[in-house]
This record gives sequence, structure tokens and C-alpha cells, in this order.
Amino acid sequence: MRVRVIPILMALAAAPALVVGSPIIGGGTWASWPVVNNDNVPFWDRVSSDGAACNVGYFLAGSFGPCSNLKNGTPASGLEIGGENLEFYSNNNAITGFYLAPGEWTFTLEGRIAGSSTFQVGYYYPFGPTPVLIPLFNESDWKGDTVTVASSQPIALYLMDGPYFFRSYGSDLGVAAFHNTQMPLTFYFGFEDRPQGDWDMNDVVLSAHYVPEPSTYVMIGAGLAALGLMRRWRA
Ligand SMILES: [Ca+2]
Ligand SMILES: [Ca+2]
Ligand SMILES: [Ca+2]
Repeated sequence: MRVRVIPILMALAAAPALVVGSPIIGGGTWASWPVVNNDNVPFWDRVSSDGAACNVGYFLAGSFGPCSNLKNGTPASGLEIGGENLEFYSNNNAITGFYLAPGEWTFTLEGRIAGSSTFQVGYYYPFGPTPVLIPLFNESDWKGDTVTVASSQPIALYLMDGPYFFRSYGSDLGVAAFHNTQMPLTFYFGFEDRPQGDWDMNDVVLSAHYVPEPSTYVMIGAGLAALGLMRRWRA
């Protein structure tokens, strides 16, 4: 019997990823990395007013810059996390709404490229009765600064700069989501900051590490305990 139980235990050990699936939820799917060439396909691969190789795709994959609106605290070479392993979230290459699954999200400020000294980026509860904006970072924060959010509800992301406002779910869409297939619980978010802007999505870039909410582990723990009882009962 032990021979048959061990594979089940191994499957349960891998269960957090299986139970959760993608914690980026909305009307899209993960699409493989395109040619990054400023041709408007997909939606974030636009000519940036910051320079010839300055949209969020260049920032993530490499060959980023030189970009005229590079702010202090933004890496001049981008993140260089490898285009071949990247995917982006969309519906048929179009900008697509999404929110983030409940759990623990640790956000890191990776790029401050907004042509502004007054931006604020943060999160809100997209299904709450009252939209409350909770800031994560602003112009006084630096690349590498982190904030951890533990939420039992889904959250969505926003960027606000004076009268300009974009969010990841609902109307005013202006946020793109990415991940590296080699790092299944790490995500990247690129923001646009102007309705009449260039849609290069490089104006603020966050990375985020996700830990599923504790109830997921409670369920898995209960499953493991039940298996342990089964093994004892059968022995
Ligand atoms: Ca393209
Ligand atoms: Ca822009
Ligand atoms: Ca920009």
C-alpha cells in the first residue's frame, strides 16, 4: 500500500500551484512572448516617446533604452529577465482587465519611468462596495522598495497621477501583466500614465511574488492528515 500512497502525497505536495492555477484572473490568458518591435502588437508593444527601445517589453526582456524619461531608481538596462521565458496576459493581443487572487503579495518597485514627480501606484478591492485606493509606492520610493499585502479578497492595481487614473480591472484599463515561466509565482506589472500618452506601459513597473492564502494550505493540510489516518487504518 505504501507504494501507492507515496505518489498521492507527492501530488499533494505540489498542490499549491495546482489548486490556485494562475492568480492573475480576468478575461484573458497567458500568451507566449512576441517579437518586440514597436509594431503595436500586442497592445503594450508601442513606440515609446521615451526612446526607440523603451516600452515595457524591452524593459523586461533586455535591450532597454536609452530612454529619455528614465528616472533615478530605474535600472538603465531594464530587468533583462529573458524574453524567451516571458508570457503576457491578454485577450487576442488587446489590453485586458485582470485582478489578483487572494493571498499574500509582496510588491517591489522595479521602475520609475513616469514623466512625473507626483505618481502614486497601489491597489483597491475591485468587488468591494466602496472603491478605496490604498497606496503602495510613490515618487519618494526607490527601486527595490517592497510592500507586502495579505488579503482575503481579490485586489486590483491602479496608477494615479493628478487627474490621470488607470486601473487593472474595470474601466480605465492601463495595466499589463507578465510572468516568467521559470518563476511561476512571480509576476510583473507595467503601467501607462496618460490617457493621451504613448501606451508604452513602462511608466511604473512592479514585480510581485505571490503566496496563496492560508486557507489553501489548511485544505492541503487536512488532505494530508486524512491520508495519514487512511494509512494507519489500512496498516
Ligand atoms: Ca510586436
Ligand atoms: Ca507611457
Ligand atoms: Ca514612458
